[in-house]
Amino acid sequence: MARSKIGLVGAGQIGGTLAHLVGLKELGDVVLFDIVDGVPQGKSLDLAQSSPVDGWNAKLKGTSSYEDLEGADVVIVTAGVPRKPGMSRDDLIGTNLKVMEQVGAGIAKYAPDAFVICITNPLDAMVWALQTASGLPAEKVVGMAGVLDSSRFRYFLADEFNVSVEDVTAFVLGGHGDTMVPLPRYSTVAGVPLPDLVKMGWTSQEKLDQIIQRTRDGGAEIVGLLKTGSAFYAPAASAVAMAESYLKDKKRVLPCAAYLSGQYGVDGIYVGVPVVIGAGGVERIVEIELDAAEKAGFDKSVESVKGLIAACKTIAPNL
Ligand code: TXD
Repeated sequence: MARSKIGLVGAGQIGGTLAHLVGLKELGDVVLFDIVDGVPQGKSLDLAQSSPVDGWNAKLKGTSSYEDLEGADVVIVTAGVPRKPGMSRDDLIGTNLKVMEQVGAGIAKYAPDAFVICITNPLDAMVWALQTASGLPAEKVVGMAGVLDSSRFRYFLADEFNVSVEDVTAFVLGGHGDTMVPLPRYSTVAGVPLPDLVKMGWTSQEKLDQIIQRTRDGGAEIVGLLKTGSAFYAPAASAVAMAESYLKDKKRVLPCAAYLSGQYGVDGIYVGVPVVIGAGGVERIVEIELDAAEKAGFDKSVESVKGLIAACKTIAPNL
């Protein structure tokens, strides 16, 4: 069986890390694309030269030509500009919208059958723009944010409880970051929900609230520390989990920015919800009952995504 082909559009911090992880996990051959000449070629060569040491097999090609994405099975998009300290994700909208239009056209031309994962911020609006610009079916275009947000939540919880990260599950809904809606009653340690753990004295409600806030601010915390860019290891790992579920038809249940057509009372936009990812792309949207507080948080998140999409439509009325 031929190897899968994975196109990475954007060869910056996340793009380079993605290429490394795809190689280490032997998910397929990699085409690393960027408009900055030399960077995708240099990173590809450097990574390829690490493969004999670590013992993995993949072809890596750096390019500035969309043609090289021809026939890609998966395309992961990180192209654009990241945040600097003090900037919100929404400040990136104008620049990154133009990038999504170019990248969408390139994918439509050369990789129309690909499963496309958007990472570029502001995520929920950019994945909408990418799907619109590419014209690919909505179930084949998703945004990565929830896997990262829930992984941050899981890590903080595991640290608080002093248990393995593997045994902590977290359920998050809504937009990326500030408007993220964590659902403690569906987040567990080995199946025991967080509210029960509070009752059992494993932590206090106050500490749990602090962890939730730290999760919401998880991106900003790292931007503040790095000063010259945003998080890239955990975002790359999160997108690779989504790509792997598609390529291996694992049917994992992962929180992703998915196109809603009536689910949760939302129509025509992308918002973070749990979905099943398999060979068909987004095969199912998991719709759960929300209580009043959860619904209020989710609605707020939806309103903020709608605002961003309206801003996109003003900047690019042809989208
Ligand atoms: O959870 C999430 N979704 C995120 C999103 C978590 C962390 C970071 N997130 C966003 O991902 C971040 O706000 C940025 O919008 C993207 C990419 O972050 P990264 O840290 O990889 O940014 P870099 O290092 O600046 O890389 C971006 C690359 C850079 O090499 C540019 O030259 C390239 O994108 N770029 C382009 N490539 C192709 N085509 C076009 N038009 C283009 N414009 C810039």
